[in-house]
Amino acid sequence: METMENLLEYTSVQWVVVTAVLTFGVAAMAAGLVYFLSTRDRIASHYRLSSTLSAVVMVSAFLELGLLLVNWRTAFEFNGAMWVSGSSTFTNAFRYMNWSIDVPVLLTQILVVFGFTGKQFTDPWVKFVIAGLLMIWTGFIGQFYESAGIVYEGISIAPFWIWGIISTLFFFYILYLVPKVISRGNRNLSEDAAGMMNSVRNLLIVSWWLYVVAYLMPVISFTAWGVVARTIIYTVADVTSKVIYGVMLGRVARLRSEAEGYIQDPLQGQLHTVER
Ligand code: RET
Repeated sequence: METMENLLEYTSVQWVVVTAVLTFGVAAMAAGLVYFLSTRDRIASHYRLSSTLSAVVMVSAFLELGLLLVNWRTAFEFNGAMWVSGSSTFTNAFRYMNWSIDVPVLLTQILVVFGFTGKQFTDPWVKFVIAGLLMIWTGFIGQFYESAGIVYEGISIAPFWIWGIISTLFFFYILYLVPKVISRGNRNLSEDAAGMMNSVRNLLIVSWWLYVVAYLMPVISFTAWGVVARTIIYTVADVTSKVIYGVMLGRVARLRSEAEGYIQDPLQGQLHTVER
């Protein structure tokens, strides 16, 4: 069983574009980490866990993407004309292990920003975590079969589709649950904050679908440019679903904190009043 990347050869341009895009992803996670940690105290303490969770997502993605970049750089060798498979294997499977941390955490953040407690928190939380992990792990199995049938005649690609479809069922359940939870939580939010939560919902729906497109890439285009496109799609999905999503949830947390009378630095607030 081989994944698409190892069965193709790359021009220098293709190899460099993938390297550059992966590097951008790593840098975006590092930048996000600094942002989330440095803006944490703008948020009232009971919503602050949201920033911490964003930081957790950044660290895990930074490590995973950093390793993937090293993996890409060492898996291929330049033969004077093309970058060809070398002594180690490149695999996107690492991504799935990163999602096993990030997907539950990203979904938990919604519940934290809404300030849910008790059953209101644990009920959707358990559903999010279980559905999220099953979605990822079934897809994890399926992606090992992405080249079967296409490259090896006589080997069935059926498991790629079957596991992919099972994974999609869990995905649909999440896509049903997220809007439901958000519309319930929005009842306690100001118009501004609720509007932002609706944007968070839309961003989540669009950006999560990109991972499905990346899964399907061997079927869409089993070419070196398909590999380049897959890297770009993954990176756009990562930056939107982790960094931009976190920034937007942070904004909701800040709006809620301010509405509840929270001042970031009380002393500074006083000085400001005195000056006036
Ligand atoms: C797979 C397999 C094919 C079917 C479906 C999938 C969905 C993956 C998703 C991943 C989201 C990942 C996120 C990571 C953030 O860190 C597993 C590709 C439906 C939705 C948000």
